[in-house]
Amino acid sequence: MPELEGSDDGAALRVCVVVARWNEFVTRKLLDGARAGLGERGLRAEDITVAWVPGSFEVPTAARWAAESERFDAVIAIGAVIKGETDHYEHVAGQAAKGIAEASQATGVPIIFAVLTCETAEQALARAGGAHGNKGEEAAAVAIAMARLREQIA
Ligand code: INI
Repeated sequence: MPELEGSDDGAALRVCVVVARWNEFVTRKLLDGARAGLGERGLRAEDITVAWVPGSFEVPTAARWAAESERFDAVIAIGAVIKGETDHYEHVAGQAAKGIAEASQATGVPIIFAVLTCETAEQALARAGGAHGNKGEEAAAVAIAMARLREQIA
């Protein structure tokens, strides 16, 4: 029975990282983690494009532009929505998640969800290089695995 699974070989893959400027004290750490994770898996710096957007609400739109451009094998979507700071948390977080899933499914390009949705800044920092790892780095591994699996299935 054939079994397929993506590898962790990022050589010659091209990735766009879409990053929200809102809560940059968190998102820049996630971006650093994504860059490091991609580099460790063989991507060259010139094959990693970073696109900044104002907030997490805008991330799905830019991620979709990147996916539709046919310039990238995968997209990593980075944001940090912190509940303590907004009373429209559910809208921003919900639309980011929904929009990223829809853009990935509509284009067929893997768009990896690295938007933190946390109660506090401390919780977000714990997932951006703190006690709970770095979700940007994890997203890099997922992006490569999905891009490689897509090649195999295609
Ligand atoms: N955007 C975030 O990425 N994180 C947040 O915590 C946040 N809060 O707290 O409101 C936030 N809001 C901005 C939003 O993403 C849009 O940029 C804005 O609504 C304009 O569309």
